[in-house]
Amino acid sequence: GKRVKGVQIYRPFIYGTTARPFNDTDNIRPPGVPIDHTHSWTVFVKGVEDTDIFYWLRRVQFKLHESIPNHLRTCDAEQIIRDNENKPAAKKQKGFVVNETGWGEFEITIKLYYDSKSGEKPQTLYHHLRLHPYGRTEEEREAMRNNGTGEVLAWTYEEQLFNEPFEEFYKTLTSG
Ligand code: SLL
Repeated sequence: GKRVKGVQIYRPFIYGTTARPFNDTDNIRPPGVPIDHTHSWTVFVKGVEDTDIFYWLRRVQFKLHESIPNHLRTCDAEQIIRDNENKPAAKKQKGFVVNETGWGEFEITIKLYYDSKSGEKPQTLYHHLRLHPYGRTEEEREAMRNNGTGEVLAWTYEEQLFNEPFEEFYKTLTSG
């Protein structure tokens, strides 16, 4: 295929984790979750303000800590889109998401697979799952608790660059 010369296309996205401590009120440890698990958490790759990214990002593989059962988690855009078909708009999954519970922080490897028409090699990102706020003072730690909800957010804003994309992929990128 031919490349579109002199053209750069950027697509913004967010990746990271959101963690919530178990407590007796709004985040109760579900039945069957081990007693030593202190948090529920989510790792995700999604569009900014939930914009669609499935047309350029086709698969995300999350590599979790090896202590977690089935620690390689693969999310396919095709599968998510199919599952979304039967859901009301508010329930549709907007990005690539894994929900888990646990007790410890660790590094998550996130591998991004692009639309095959792009010719792009998979890209690897590294993200530290953060369960506990950090900071020198209680004020700094409190500021990390998402304004009192108890959630600890560790989100990174990123832009995917497609440099001189193939013509066919350029059409996909710009018709969405
Ligand atoms: C630590 N280096 O020692 C880290 C390892 C591992 C976290 C953290 C287990 C969850 C499960 C879990 O939370 N592992 O058993 O499903 O802090």
